[in-house]
Amino acid sequence: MKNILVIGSTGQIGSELTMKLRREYPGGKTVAGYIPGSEPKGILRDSGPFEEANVCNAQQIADIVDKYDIDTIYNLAALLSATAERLPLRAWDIQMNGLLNILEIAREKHCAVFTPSSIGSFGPSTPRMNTPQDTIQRPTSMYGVTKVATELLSDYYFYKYGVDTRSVRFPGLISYTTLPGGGTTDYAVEIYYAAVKGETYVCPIAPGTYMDMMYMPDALKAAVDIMRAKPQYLKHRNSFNIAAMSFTPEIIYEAIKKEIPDFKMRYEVDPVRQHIADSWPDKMDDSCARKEWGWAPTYNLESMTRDMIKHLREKLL
Ligand code: VAH
Repeated sequence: MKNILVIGSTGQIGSELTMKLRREYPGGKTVAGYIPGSEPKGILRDSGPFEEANVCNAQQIADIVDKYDIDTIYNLAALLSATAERLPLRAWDIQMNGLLNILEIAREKHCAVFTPSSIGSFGPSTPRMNTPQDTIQRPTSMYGVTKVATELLSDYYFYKYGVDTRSVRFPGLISYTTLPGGGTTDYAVEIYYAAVKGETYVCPIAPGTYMDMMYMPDALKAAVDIMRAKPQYLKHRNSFNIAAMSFTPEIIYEAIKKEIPDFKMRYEVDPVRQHIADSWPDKMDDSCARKEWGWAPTYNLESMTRDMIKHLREKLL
């Protein structure tokens, strides 16, 4: 993997993954793909090539693949779960028609493709604790429907055409660099900002709501490592459960209070995001990812909290 196109390079994952890929593959080109209105800025813009790359414009993507001799596409274009409930048809267009464009280009031009899935690909009938790698997936959100379809379509292109498609089911991702937008797990990022700014956090997710979560450095490590895995060891492809920690709002609140004792939080539950969160599992079993390509997280809640607060104090204060 040396010439890479990151579609959605200015989003929560893409903004950090693009920089990581540029560090990991200095001899190649990592192209930052963006859509109008979310152009790369600063170090993301200055550290490598960037191109307008709308996943729904197949010719535009194909031209970039030809121009830079792309061998790997990271397809991060998506509306997150709460936004996708507000704009279901737009979410389907981006996540499914867009994906079909990417897979067809990859088939014709022999590119590998990474398209993330999510805990959102599970639903109320999925086993909640130690969710198996292979299990029932009947999501009740449009986001979840597109994620299950993404997994199935990506596997289809692997089995039918030999396209090298790979994927992980991301938990909620937490980072201090780029705020997420429109996700059900966004609260786990917002809470750190409120704590560092000395504000009372108004939590949209009810107490007792467990969700899998992960610190962004571990998510980036997974996105790079899975594409480096030896294909002969992969029994699965789209998509691997990966896990790091599972917590409720009160658990993360207590972890932050250990570092910021006077931090306050109260609840104003958002029914849309609560309904989605209630349909997701509490904790995934990631033994297949560990066995097939050596996945292992580095951060737990305590070490993530210390690191988040340290960096947000530098960023905000
Ligand atoms: C969301 N952050 O909340 C995303 C993610 C597992 C959650 O898919 O929609």
